[in-house]
Amino acid sequence: MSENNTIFGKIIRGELPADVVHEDDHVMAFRDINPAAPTHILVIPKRYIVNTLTADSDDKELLGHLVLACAEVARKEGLDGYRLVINNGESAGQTVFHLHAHVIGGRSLSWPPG
Ligand code: IU
Repeated sequence: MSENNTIFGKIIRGELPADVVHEDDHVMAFRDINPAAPTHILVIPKRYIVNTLTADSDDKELLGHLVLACAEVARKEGLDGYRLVINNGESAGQTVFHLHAHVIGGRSLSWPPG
């Protein structure tokens, strides 16, 4: 995979600060700088993956771990429900091209999303 020059790559490498709420060997979770809800946390894999469209079977375990880490983060935030969003590609609203799952909660959420 090519060099990770995204903002999130810089956060993982410690080159930029972030409000980190959870971290292990494989994932990092930090608060979104522009929260869409009282809880809005981004959970990212440390391995560079652009989005799920570029992921492959080697990423299977990591992606499972990521989803469970999202639930762990939601529990730590005291949420009894939350929305998990991954925007994949520009047309879906992805603006940072390092895979990230949005953990969103703390208010009532409507459906469908925009
Ligand atoms: P998206 O799914 O790629 O649209 O989400 C990118 C998110 O990253 C968005 O919610 C931004 O507010 C957030 N973000 C951030 O938390 N810190 C940053 O330095 C930048 C974006 I740039």
